[in-house]
Amino acid sequence: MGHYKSNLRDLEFNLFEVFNRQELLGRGPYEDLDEETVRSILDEVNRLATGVIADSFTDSDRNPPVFDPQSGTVTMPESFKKSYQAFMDAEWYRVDLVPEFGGTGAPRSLTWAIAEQILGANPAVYMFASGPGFAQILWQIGTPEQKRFAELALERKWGATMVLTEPDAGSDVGAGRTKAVRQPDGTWHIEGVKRFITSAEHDMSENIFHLVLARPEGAGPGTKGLSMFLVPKYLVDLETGELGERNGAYVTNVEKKMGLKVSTTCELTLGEQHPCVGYLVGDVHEGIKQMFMVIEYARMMVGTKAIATLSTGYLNALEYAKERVQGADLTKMADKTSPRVTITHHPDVRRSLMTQKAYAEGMRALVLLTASYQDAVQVAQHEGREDKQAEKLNDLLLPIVKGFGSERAYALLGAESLQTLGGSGFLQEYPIEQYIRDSKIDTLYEGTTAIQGQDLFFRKILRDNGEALKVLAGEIKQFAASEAGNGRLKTERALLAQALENVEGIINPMVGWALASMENPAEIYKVGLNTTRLLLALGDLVVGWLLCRQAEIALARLGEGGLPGADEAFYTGKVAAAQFFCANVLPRIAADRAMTEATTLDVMELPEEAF
Ligand code: ST9
Ligand code: FAD
Repeated sequence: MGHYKSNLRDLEFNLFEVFNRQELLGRGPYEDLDEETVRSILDEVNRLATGVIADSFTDSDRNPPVFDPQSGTVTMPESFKKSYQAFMDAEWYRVDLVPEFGGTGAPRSLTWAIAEQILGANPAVYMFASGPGFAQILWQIGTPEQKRFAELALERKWGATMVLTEPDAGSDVGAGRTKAVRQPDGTWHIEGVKRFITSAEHDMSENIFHLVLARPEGAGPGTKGLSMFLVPKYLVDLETGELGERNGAYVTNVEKKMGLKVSTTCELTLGEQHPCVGYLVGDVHEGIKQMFMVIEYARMMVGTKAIATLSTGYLNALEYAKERVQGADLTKMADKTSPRVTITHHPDVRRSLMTQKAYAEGMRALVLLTASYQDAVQVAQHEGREDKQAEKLNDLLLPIVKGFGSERAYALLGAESLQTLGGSGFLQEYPIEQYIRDSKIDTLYEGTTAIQGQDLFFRKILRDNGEALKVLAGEIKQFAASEAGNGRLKTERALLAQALENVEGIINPMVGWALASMENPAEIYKVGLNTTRLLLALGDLVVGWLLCRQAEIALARLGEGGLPGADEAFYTGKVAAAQFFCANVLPRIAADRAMTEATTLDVMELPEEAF
């Protein structure tokens, strides 16, 4: 058995029982899909993910890519190449693409369900395979020549990268100094050093194209002064599709990392050896706005990666716990001759397993809820209209998927999943230590957790006048006040209502301080002291609500009776997860609220030497 344990049953439960995606199929943009086809796609991807995709996960960690500084090239591990090739050959990346660009026209909820399985099995495969997705963005916003380039990139399966970060410009992308100099022929020469660029060099495709943020000479400061340039590794004859000269973008270092080692993280030096030609994307200077099309997708991807990893971490821990015999049942602890039991009999192990299960399944629902808003946006586009509300709800949930998802997943993988295996968890014989190393990056790249918290509060709540939040809170309030669960979820609904009130109790003073800062600037520090807290609290609230919605459905199924054993166990577990989460996690938000209300400026006024 490979390392990856998928949860297809739960994916299908979300898609077809919770979010009723079958209602969208067979019409509109999804005319060619029906439920049976979607289920068989998921099944097929599951086979691929648990098989050939997962196969190289361990080997490519132990034998990572080799960088040759002389030639600036990278040799990928053979095992990984096989996994990557299998994914590209199966062409699953097409589910992400629109039909006009060679895609299959699938709902985003399906594409993220597919993504979860690949990201859980071997996340770097999915990341290296994002060339077609990048090409689609270029095709959507590019000039006619760039559209042609994008078509070639798709056809030839070229790799791609997003190039923002520099040594002195990480979170602060607007501090970037890479410059762009206009040439008489209308192209640009790009000069500078970019850092930490994922997939910027490898030997799995004949060409790689970079979407680079650079500052045209004379442009203003900050992110708004940046433009986006298409920088291919090899220049391309757009008529014949032939590769031409080597462009002046070279990888000058590949980082040695804590985890996710097979994903190459590169220093990219532009225009040092010879000119680096760039083409202004779309012939407009809207770099940061264009790049956020990629970033939004990538933030969803990173959150999904983290959550997928927690899920397989939990299922590995569960399998171990069911077999590991250690100690006596607590009720017989005084009897030294009592039979030894599997560790699933111990209350503390059960607490740990249920915490993992509730978060893994609740956060999977969070990803698919977000994806369901993306479906709504897609359906509206197909009908030639806009669904502003769905767009805003997607925007509101993205920092939660990414920031909250990655923080909770990483914390639980270490504190609970590995812990369940005792000392064995520390060994490389089991996959969890690698899961931990590989998932730490999820709280860092694509905007650190601090950035996600600020995005959530300043952009997605304050700037939106709380409109999307009001819709979300309204739905939670309505659920809490309903008869959901037929009496069986009464306690949980009360806990949910209380948690919602407490989250509002965190947000209200933050809004007050933000307004007060117009008079007294230091008040904004009080907001900044609480943005991460809010991100995590709101995430817990949404997960609690989604688990309760799942429990309501599960109770109805159980009430119908006559279920096969596996289904009965599945639905029973759903109810238990919701009850456990509401009782053991949601009440903590009251403490978060109290801490927020008590915020002072003490820590900001402290001299740096006192730290
Ligand atoms: C990285 C990559 O870390 C790691 C993994 C790579 C994996 C590769 C594979 C990825 C797959 C992707 C493939 C694509 C496939 C697609 C397929 C499709 C089917 N939302 O607040 P302001 C914009 S990469 C939207 O003033 P500052 C907006 O235009 C490195 N837009 O910011 C705004 O203007 P306006 C990742 C947003 O103070 C403008 O920015 N690095 C949003 O100037 C300015 O906004 C990071 O993520 C948003 N949420 O700059 C950097 N926010 O307001 C993190 C801003 O007029 N740092 N805009 O609308 C930040 O995010 C900072 O907050 C900052 C601040 C840079 C935005
Ligand atoms: P810094 O910005 O220096 O942050 C350091 C600490 O300060 C963090 O805790 C941060 O939260 C905090 N901080 C910084 N500013 C603020 C603030 N204003 N308010 C509150 N706290 C703040 N970049 C690309 O462009 N393309 C890629 O493909 C890519 N891939 C990557 C792959 C890997 C493996 C890694 C490690 C990085 C990658 N990155 C990539 C870069 C990544 O996006 C940045 O590392 C990230 O945005 C953080 O920037 P930084 O490392 O400079 O940290």
